[in-house]
Amino acid sequence: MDATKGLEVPGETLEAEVKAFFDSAPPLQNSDGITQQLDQFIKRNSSPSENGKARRIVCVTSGGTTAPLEQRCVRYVDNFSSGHRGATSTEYFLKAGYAVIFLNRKGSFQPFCRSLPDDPLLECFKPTDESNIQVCEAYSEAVKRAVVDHHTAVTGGLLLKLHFNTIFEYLQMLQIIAVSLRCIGPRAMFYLAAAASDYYVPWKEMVEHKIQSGSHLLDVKLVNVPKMLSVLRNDWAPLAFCISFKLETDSNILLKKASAALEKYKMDAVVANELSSRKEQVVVVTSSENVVVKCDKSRSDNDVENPLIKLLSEKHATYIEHPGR
Ligand code: PAZ
Repeated sequence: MDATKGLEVPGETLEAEVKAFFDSAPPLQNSDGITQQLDQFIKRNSSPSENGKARRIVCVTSGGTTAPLEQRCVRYVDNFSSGHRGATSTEYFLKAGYAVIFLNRKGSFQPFCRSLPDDPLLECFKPTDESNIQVCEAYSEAVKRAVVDHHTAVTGGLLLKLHFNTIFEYLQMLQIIAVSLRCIGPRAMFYLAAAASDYYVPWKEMVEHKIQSGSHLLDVKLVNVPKMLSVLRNDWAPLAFCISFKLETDSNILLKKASAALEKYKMDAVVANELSSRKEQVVVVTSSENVVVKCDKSRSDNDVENPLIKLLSEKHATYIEHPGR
């Protein structure tokens, strides 16, 4: 596979690249239904809550996107992301009083499921006789907590879950969400923890049927996914508080790359993380400071997302008071 470098068309503007991406993408299923769900969710969370202010709304993106190699897809390019960051952060955002739009990869980690085993349905329950099942004693507390917290968030209208698989679905849904949230201005936050593909095969250049084996060389041309952070910031949601993530495996280049992204895409903060230590430590890079955020090992809720969301929520509150950057 020729995946060493995306094909950059010389002189092509970002606008043209973005247009080409969306024109080539297979239309999103049920986009009207998604817009309707979003409008209801935003309306419901825009009347004053207990503190007299309208709730803040965050769009948390989570998990990795796929880039299909065939239109009738058998094979695709994927990445490592489990969705743990996004699912855990969603729980802390809800605790901090946000309403959350959880845009996540189908099958990735879900909020409130961290204390459950890998295969909860089969491991947490047991048959008692032919027609009954019950929760196994060892998991009864965890199952109850997960079901109650999830039910409370969803039925209370505070958690809206939307799923994607491909990079095409992800970016089309992100656009719909951003445009829908534009009406609430700085009260909206984007927390872009999903690991979105950097490369894709344009739909029109993709073969329809399963690629046949036989040749030693699989010659697939991948092109760069346009830099949608710029579009999000400048066109889709110019007033929203935007947090992007930078992942590297080489810690020597991490902070430099995060600062470059902060400046280039005019983000309000970039969360820098290194692959192997990402669950213990991140650095929040802003125009005024770099804050190291670590998990507190002395606490039972010792996720790095706990202090991270606290910090970002404070920064967002300050931004709402004094929008503009
Ligand atoms: O999903 P996960 O918990 O396994 O990993 C989280 C993460 C490393 C994908 C996230 O923190 C992140 O850095 N997302 C952006 C990745 C990127 O640079 O594309």
